[in-house]
Amino acid sequence: MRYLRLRLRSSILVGLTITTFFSLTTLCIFLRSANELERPNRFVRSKPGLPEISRHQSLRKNSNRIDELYRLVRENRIHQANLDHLLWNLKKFRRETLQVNRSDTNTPMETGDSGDLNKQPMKLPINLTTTSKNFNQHDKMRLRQFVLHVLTKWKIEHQNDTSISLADIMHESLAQDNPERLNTTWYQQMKTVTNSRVYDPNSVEFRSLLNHLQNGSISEASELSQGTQIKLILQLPDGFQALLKPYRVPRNYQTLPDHFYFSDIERHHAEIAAFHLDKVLGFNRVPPLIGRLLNVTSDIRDKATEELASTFFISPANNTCFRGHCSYYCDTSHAICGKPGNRLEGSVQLLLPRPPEVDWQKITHPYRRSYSAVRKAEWETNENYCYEHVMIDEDYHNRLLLDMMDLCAFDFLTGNLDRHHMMRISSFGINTALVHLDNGRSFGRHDIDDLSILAPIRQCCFFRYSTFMRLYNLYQKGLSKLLFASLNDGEILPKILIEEHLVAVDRRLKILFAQIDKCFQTYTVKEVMIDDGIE
Ligand SMILES: *[C@@H]1O[C@H](CO)[C@@H](O)[C@H](O)[C@H]1NC(C)=O
Ligand SMILES: *[C@@H]1O[C@H](CO)[C@@H](O)[C@H](O)[C@H]1NC(C)=O
Ligand SMILES: *[C@@H]1O[C@H](CO)[C@@H](O)[C@H](O)[C@H]1NC(C)=O
Ligand SMILES: *[C@@H]1O[C@H](CO)[C@@H](O)[C@H](O)[C@H]1NC(C)=O
Ligand SMILES: *[C@@H]1O[C@H](CO)[C@@H](O)[C@H](O)[C@H]1NC(C)=O
Ligand SMILES: *[C@@H]1O[C@H](CO)[C@@H](O)[C@H](O)[C@H]1NC(C)=O
Ligand SMILES: CC(=O)N[C@H]1CO[C@H](CO)[C@@H](O)[C@@H]1O
Repeated sequence: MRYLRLRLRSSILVGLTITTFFSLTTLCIFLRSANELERPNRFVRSKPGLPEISRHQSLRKNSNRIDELYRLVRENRIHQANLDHLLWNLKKFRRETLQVNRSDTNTPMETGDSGDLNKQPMKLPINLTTTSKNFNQHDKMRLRQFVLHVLTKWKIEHQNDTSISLADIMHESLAQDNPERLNTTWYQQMKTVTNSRVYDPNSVEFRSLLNHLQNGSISEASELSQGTQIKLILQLPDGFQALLKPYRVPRNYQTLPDHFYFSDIERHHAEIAAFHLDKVLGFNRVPPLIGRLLNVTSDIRDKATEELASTFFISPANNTCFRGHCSYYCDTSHAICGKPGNRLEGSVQLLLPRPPEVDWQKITHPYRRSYSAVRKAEWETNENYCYEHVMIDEDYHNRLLLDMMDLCAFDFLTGNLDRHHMMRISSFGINTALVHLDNGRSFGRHDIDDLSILAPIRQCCFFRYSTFMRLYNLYQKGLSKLLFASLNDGEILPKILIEEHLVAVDRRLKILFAQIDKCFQTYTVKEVMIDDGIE
């Protein structure tokens, strides 16, 4: 008996010791990782005396290069650029390079030159068409310094910006015209759509929205007129609107080798996968989206507008089908059909308010493809394209430049070649993130990593500090593992991404790091990695 008690006591003691040990270890690991990702005060000066890395710094043997990159980025983070130095450079740059070739002498530049730099947003008084060909290596380096300077300045100017939500934007007009809408769950949701992200993944509103999108009864289905392929607008309870992209091709569909990106069919599972990847990457810039099972007859045909209803028919296999109206794949041979019978799956995405309630800015992507079978876009043949068309363009002298690099990284991971425009909510002003809309043509090939998608990062060699830090963290934890886990959390549609695509995502992340590494070799870490204060 006594022996038994003793044994019991000692095993409890051993158990306690082990538990304590593990908790301590976990705590230590947690503290360490928290510390690594912690963002110290924004404008603490970087440690003095840290040497800028040399262009071709030799690698330490046997160390993982990606870990090395992480170390370099951390050590070379610029907390506060030396503005005096940059200002001097900038003035010289203007005098020697830009003014000589200025054709329009009446730009705001003339007045801005008299030391008024801190008030006016800086403008480059340059005629893009006439001077673009004259950039030499020296000018390029100075233009890079200039961009670094403007973004540092932008960070200082916007460091105190408070977050604005769509609810803030719409409150006044709603209070006047539809006061009852202020009491809806839709309005609560709009409070989580801010200038930096279109949803809050940790909010109750997000969970409830997904339930709405997946289970909410549909009161009307109409066609979205814009776009080349069929999409439906669904009216859901509480004034929610959603965009439905129906099932078209199975999960293992690979973009046909002879099809151009612009005739590639849109895939609902690609939309779902892209949403999850964007969420895992911590961007939260794809409007919430979820897979849904629909009854073609009761959910769509019975609720369809007259125009849409007129395209319904019963197929020889007795499935209910519809064609819709659009410029691609809207004929009887590409109809959307229940399979079997009435069962249809699709992706359902929150439709954010559009004009006149909320204004959007549609920006033609400077790295847009030619959308032609015979022509090439200029960026495909001109490696100076970023200097000549992007860095010199004052539209990019704000967060947009790095938002575009974020989007580029995202598109490379998903293999999306179809990014012809960038969209952002301009009602928020200039400090507004891109909204990562329209990912139906991503995840088209898992066997190809299309390096041309990386052209913006390759040619501009700029990257956002906070994005790099998140990517490194995900790399360590296993990006595909996290993506897989996310896809299995709340999705009712099975196996959205086949194994090959998950493997491809991890592979592409390494290629992205290699590209950033190349930029570090060409320039310096401090000239590539920018902390613009955006998380
Ligand atoms: C730039 O120069 C070209 C050719 O000289 C001219 O046609 C164009 O109007 C100029 N653009 C501006 C904005 O001055
Ligand atoms: C931001 O806030 C800090 C501290 O309150 C202040 O010193 C600084 O001038 C503000 N910056 C701007 C651009 O308003
Ligand atoms: C919103 O709800 C609150 C309490 O539920 C009510 O007092 C208020 O009148 C409602 N406002 C509108 C505009 O319906
Ligand atoms: C939709 O309804 C089903 C059944 O009630 C539930 O299990 C599921 O969680 C709901 N979807 C979401 C996203 O909440
Ligand atoms: C789909 O809707 C039709 C018409 O309301 C109904 O007859 C059918 O049973 C439904 N199918 C399923 C699987 O619920
Ligand atoms: C479709 O339904 C009709 C009438 O209900 C039936 O005669 C026909 O055999 C069905 N066709 C198939 C392929 O099941
Ligand atoms: C400083 C500079 O790049 N100046 C250029 C302006 O444009 C002329 C031709 O248009 C070039 O010859 C100059 O070198």
